[in-house]
Amino acid sequence: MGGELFMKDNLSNFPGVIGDKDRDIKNLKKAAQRILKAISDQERIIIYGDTDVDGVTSVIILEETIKSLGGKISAVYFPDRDIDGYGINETGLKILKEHSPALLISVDFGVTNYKEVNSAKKMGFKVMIIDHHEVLGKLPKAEVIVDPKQKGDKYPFKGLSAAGVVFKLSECLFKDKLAGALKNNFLELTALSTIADMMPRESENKFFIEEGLASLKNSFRPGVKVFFENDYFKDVSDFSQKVFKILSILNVRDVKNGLPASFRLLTVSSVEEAEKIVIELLEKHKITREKIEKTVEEIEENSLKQKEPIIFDGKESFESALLSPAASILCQKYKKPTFLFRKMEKESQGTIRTPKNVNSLDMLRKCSKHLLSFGGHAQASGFRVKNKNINNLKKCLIKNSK
Ligand SMILES: [Mn+2]
Repeated sequence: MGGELFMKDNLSNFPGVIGDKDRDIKNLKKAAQRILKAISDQERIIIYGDTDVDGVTSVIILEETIKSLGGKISAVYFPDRDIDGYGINETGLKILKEHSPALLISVDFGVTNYKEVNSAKKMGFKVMIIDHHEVLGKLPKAEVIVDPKQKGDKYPFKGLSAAGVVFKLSECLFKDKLAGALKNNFLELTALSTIADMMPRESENKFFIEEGLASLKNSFRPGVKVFFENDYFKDVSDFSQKVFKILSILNVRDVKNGLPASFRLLTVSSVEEAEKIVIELLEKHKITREKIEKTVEEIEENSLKQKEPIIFDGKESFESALLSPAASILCQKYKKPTFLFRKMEKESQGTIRTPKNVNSLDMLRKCSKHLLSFGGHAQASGFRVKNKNINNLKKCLIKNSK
């Protein structure tokens, strides 16, 4: 099946596709118009995205779309989770300030960055947010916000990845003329993001995954080609198994010049360079897996003694990049809401995984007076807390756990 099928024949099978005006994603057209204006005015554009596979693929689709329409991308920025924390943040904004005035577009986060959006505006940025995370009541004061989960969004399918939303924005920007190899390639990236972010395999996502994976085998990206052909996967005959492995390797933290390895690999133009990155990534992946196992064991030793209804642990020595995978493993194994955080000087930032019947955002909302910020999805989210409030937070979470 080629990507073309989506645009023409299958169009009517999907909810809210372009043309179905009442059920479009809220503000999607407005965002496209704003970006087209930025392109025609030669306004500087900054893309500010998350460092995971969904964030990275969102950035790539948006960047390549804007560039092929003649726009000027003056910076692509990924926050360093260990230093800056998650989301739009003051450290990143300070670095980007020299590009102001510019249109700053955040992808795969932003919808809970109330303060930071105000700071960005004060620096002279126009802010656009493209997100798919839960909206926590109010919205930041950005110029345009696209998030299928915001109030008044009539788009019937709420399970798109951020890259899925960006893909639809790209279609809008190309005025429905996104086609051929570029479209197939964007579908590849969207498929990877949908699987990586564990979005439901329904509705449009099913389609993204089917089309994207089919095209992935013949990707024009050297990084993808080299990766799939690597000896490391020669014994993995099942294609989706291979994709899973590749995704876990793409999530390994390896930042160079501010760019995550996944971004460098997916955008590299030479086979030789791609090979170098893949070798590095595979080595790093091995080390990371060992570190995750160690972290899990360390937490098990601490938490299992305590017999509490939640797993709650944080240290200065924890590495942020290991905490999400460690939390996933622990949550699955013990079926308990799992809160892991890295303690920094005055505050801590953490990651949460909860079993299917527990909504992490509900728990955090009930304890929000102890928190600096929080956000994410029902089963996977993040938070920031002042160190002096950690004990109160823990007590509150235990009280509010089923
Ligand atoms: Mn995401």
